[in-house]
Amino acid sequence: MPADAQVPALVDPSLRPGAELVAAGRAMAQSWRLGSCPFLTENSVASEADWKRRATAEKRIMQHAHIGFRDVNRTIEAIRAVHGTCAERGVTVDRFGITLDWSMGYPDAMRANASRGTGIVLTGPEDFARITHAAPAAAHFGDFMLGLPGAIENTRAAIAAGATAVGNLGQYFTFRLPYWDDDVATTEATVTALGLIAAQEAEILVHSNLDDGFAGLFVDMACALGMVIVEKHIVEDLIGARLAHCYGHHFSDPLSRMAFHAALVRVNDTPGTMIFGNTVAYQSAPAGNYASLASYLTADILALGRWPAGHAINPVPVTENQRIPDVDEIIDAQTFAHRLTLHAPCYDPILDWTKVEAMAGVLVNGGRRFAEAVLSGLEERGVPSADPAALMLAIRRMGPKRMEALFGPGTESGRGRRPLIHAEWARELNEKAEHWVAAQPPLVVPRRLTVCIGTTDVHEHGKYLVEQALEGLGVAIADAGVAVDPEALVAHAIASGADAIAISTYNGVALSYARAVKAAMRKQGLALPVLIGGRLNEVPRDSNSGLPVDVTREIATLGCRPCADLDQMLAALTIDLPAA
Ligand code: B12
Repeated sequence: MPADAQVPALVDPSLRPGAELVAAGRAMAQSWRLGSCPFLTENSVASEADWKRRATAEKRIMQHAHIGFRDVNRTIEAIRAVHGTCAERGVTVDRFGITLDWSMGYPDAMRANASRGTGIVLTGPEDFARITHAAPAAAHFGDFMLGLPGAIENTRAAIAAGATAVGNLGQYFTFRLPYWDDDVATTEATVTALGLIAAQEAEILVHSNLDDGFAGLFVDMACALGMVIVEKHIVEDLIGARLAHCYGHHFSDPLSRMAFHAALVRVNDTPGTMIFGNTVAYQSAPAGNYASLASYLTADILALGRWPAGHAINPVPVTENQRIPDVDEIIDAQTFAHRLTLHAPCYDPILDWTKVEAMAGVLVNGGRRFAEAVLSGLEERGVPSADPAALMLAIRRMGPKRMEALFGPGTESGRGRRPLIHAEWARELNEKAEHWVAAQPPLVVPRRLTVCIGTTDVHEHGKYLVEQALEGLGVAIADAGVAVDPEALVAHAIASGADAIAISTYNGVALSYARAVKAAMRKQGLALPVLIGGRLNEVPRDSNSGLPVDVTREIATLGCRPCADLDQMLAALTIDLPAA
């Protein structure tokens, strides 16, 4: 949604009452009950939560592997290979995060014709069961399940297949599927699915990855902790299910990463799913990324040693910043992590935990104030506070920027609120932009330029950085928004009288999206430079590996200007300008 668009109403009269939706989900549990799978039978546990309590009692650090190739057969082979090879090496992979494709987020009937990203495409409950029966490890369905319009079908299939951790509430607040704007239907499907989970006899964990949610967008880390409290109130108090949190992508500094863990276990006693890898730190070649892997895993292993809360560690393969990882890379990362669980505890005696606990105290205090302000602030704005569906929709529509500005615990300053604990992602990108702008000669142009910018998917840090850099050069930004459809991006460029269009893309749709933008421009008779950056790759239609390939050359052939970085952006932007 463009930044200058009309702010949507927080309350929508067409939304059915939450109690009705939860009851509908509960009724569905009559016919949709937890099925069996090797993880439950071979380990004689009733649920993954039980397995987590057992491992915690044994002081064993559990391991999580994220996995998923477009083809389900290839994915099943990969799960078997990872679990089997690691077991031979004495490494236990406790759970697999199943990365469904974003087309799986639509209601069943729409999936066949939907654009595809890089994840797994499953057809029907049988495929879910084939995944859970691939190895005696817990299958975690945490992407494009809860939070998307296809939530009911997918949750039913996952439960029937024996899965006891289903996500991802965080994605409800931020993910938008191409050409899908019915957030009332998305909310109703999600709350009904949560009712179905709450009614199960077995303990099924509802998973929420905070970084998929607003944690990757708040400037104050205390607000991210506050979201834990708000989400827990909605899922546990108002719906009656158990909510397990995950965090990690954006937590690069060991001190705040460990402090966030300490704060989380003080406000949520439900076993955690996993601590996600610090993926944004992967900015080097594989050998360099091993240093980032070691840095965050050491912090997680030590924090879990001090505050065992059921989270598994998640060693992210060192090719993360290139593309989705392959099998050997996943096995190497798991082997690396297991070895590190033997080394890392040796650092405990020399660590000053008082620093970690002090920051945790600030996060808990600030988080509680934020959560109270959010819930009372929404009530003051007419949102029924006991209705989980209404609360969720209002939070989604308000968005992180308005929430932080209105309810943030930090003191007001001329430029928004002063964060109690500054989120690293924002500080890092601000510094990167300031540093780059300072190194550029002044932009000599006949009149002020306007660049219309938008993203193809939820990834908005690239856009954030490009906006900061362009504004630093005096260029005006026409913000077309996040996860914007090609036609809407072109319409916004026309409406704003832009001189160029800029696209930031990461989900493996770069070529088809660029094609669609050029087609929409032709239809409108618009001829503007199109700059495009991010991850310029896509899975070819006839691919047998299911791995995306680089499409930079094909994008250039379309007449767009691929940019690997800000320097290439400036060159591409000024190429048509008369020499200074
Ligand atoms: C942070 C992140 C996330 C965050 C995003 C938070 C947010 N709100 O922005 C979260 C956790 C939400 C996320 C979600 C997903 N992610 Co993600 N994510 C990343 C990660 C770690 C960093 C990307 C990033 O923002 N970098 C920061 C930017 C500033 O750095 P940069 O990319 O190097 O940018 C430079 C250039 O590219 C350029 N640039 C960038 N954009 C533009 C635009 C223009 C116009 C120009 C000129 C230049 C330019 O300028 C920058 C400076 O040089 C990458 C892996 C990695 N380390 O790169 C995976 C990654 C992009 N994600 C990936 C995937 C698959 C997903 C999910 C689909 C996973 C899932 N199944 O749910 C979802 C997306 C769902 C959706 N609805 O769209 C894959 C993409 C796979 C592929 N294409 O091959 C990656 C590569 C990880 C992987 N290896 O699997 N992700």
